[in-house]
Amino acid sequence: MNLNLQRIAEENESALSAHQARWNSFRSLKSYSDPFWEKCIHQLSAMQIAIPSWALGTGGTRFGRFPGGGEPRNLEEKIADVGVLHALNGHCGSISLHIPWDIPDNANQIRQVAKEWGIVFDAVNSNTFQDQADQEHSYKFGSLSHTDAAVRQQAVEHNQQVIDYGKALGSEAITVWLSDGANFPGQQNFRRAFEHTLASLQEIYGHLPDDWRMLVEYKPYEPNFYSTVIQDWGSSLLLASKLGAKAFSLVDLGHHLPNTNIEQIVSRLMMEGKLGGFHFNDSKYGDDDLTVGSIKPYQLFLIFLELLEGIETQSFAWMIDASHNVKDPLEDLLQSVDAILIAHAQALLVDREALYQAQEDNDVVMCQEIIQDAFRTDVRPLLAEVRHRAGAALAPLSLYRKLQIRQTLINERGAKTLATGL
Ligand code: PSV
Ligand code: MN
Repeated sequence: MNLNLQRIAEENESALSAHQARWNSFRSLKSYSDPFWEKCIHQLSAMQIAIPSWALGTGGTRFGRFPGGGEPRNLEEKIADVGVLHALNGHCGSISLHIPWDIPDNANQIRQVAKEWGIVFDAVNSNTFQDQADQEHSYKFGSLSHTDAAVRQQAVEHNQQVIDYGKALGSEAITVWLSDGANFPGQQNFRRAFEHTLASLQEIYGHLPDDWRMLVEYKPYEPNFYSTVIQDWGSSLLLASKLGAKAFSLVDLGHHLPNTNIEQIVSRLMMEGKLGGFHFNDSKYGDDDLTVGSIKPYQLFLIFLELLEGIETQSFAWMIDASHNVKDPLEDLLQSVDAILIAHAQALLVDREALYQAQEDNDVVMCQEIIQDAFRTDVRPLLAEVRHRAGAALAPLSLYRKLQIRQTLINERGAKTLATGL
């Protein structure tokens, strides 16, 4: 895939005057100063959201998978897809690899390909939730928490190897998600499973380079349906605290029971300096992995409002963790990134001083007015301006369609290619 960057500039040129009119009228609607807008633009431009290497193909459920064609056949092609997204929107400058779905056999060459597309490597992810053909012990009954020390050791070594792959690529974090748990009451001793997990994670932590982070993801259920060893932010925070300064909790939006107040979890973790990263997606019922912002955009906005308390002083790993079952994965990812930027921009518009005062005064009505005034603002002209300044497309999705990128990929790769991943 060879995206002609000149086409982006040409398209922007023809849409520029309409954009400028919208941007100027947007600015005049709100009574903020020029330095305020420059600060917003600066902060929003810096927002880079990693694309997971397993989300570039069509997802599926346990009932079926309906690929749309042109899926990347190898890691180089996955990087190219992320490069296309980044050229279009300016916010997808990194890729997150899942090992062993995407093993970088020749790290130098892979780094070179990524460099050509302007892409760096975000957190690497280990996988002890599936058995691989060549592995000695099965993870059927767990990995880092397993009752058998030999299984735990195998899982520890896998994670250490994932760190080594990541080191060769320039990654600086490993995300550990465990499917370990139990399907039935009585099946697992909660305490022993947790203690084994902590001891295993300590061994992995010992393998981390000084400037690396370990991100501990939690999830209440699935694939285990009675209990999960790292089931919630409490267990994740407990582990991260016991492990040390390089360990953090990772919040995946889909990993909460219905109606959980995720923004409050974000606030607590940030307060403790233990929020390390995010997996963005959206859901109606469970871990549905739907397009970010497609179901609960207000929740996303409230999360960003909390994140603003620490976004300038703490660093977070942002990633999309969604599954594209009925949409073109690249279009879906463009929509997800857009939703994240919209929520972030809306949160920036909240008059936080006024909100603080209204909270102090217990003026409940005004608290709601202040935040909803920002949430109800159409911030798209601001985001187009951010993209324009980054040399990206004013309208990424329509340009993607206009350039017929999916059809080009199908012509190059074939209609029946299957990307690795879930
Ligand atoms: C598990 O549901 C998860 O959210 C973890 O982050 C995995 O690494 C990813 O999805 C892909 O299975
Ligand atoms: Mn996740």
